[in-house]
Amino acid sequence: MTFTLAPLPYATNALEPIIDTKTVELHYGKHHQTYCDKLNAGIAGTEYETQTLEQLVSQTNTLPDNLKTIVRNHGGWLLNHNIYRATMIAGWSAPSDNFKATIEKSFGSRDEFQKQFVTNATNLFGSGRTRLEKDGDTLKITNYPNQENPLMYGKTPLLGLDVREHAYYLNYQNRRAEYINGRRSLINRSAVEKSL
Ligand code: MN3
Repeated sequence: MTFTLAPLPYATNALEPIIDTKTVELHYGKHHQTYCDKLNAGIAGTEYETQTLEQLVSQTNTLPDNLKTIVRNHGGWLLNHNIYRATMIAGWSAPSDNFKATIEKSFGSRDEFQKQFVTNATNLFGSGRTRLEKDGDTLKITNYPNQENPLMYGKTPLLGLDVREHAYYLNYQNRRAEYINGRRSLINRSAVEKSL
């Protein structure tokens, strides 16, 4: 199997003004594509090349040493960016009643969920992702550094906010909090709910 990038689910300018066209073009066409190319090159000819990306990333910590770093870095980044794109939509998407109830059960209220998510994303030091993830029967918000993905730790990723500077710097420079708050209105809530 050769991994390929799924087509962008929106036009490159569809997320304006929250995420500018140039950022989408570079982030998807250059950064995201490079992770995909390097993963393909790294696992070519191994027994792992027939697996799905999720299967591969789930086994990261038990892979042979020569593949562990390749899959952790390029597989992790590739999957993280797939999730980032698939859970974003141009325009507001309303949560279903079921999804609202699930969030309220895990966090007390939707406001509390929002508060915790923004606090985590704002305080994440350096490069990484703030995630909504499923751990057993519970939903949690967790920060992951760099290329790490919940599948590497037996959890299910639902939503990941990329706070590496390449995701927002052209438009926001050092104003990460503005990007975080704007990005909220682009969450594809039905896509997130499907992963539950
Ligand atoms: Mn990125």
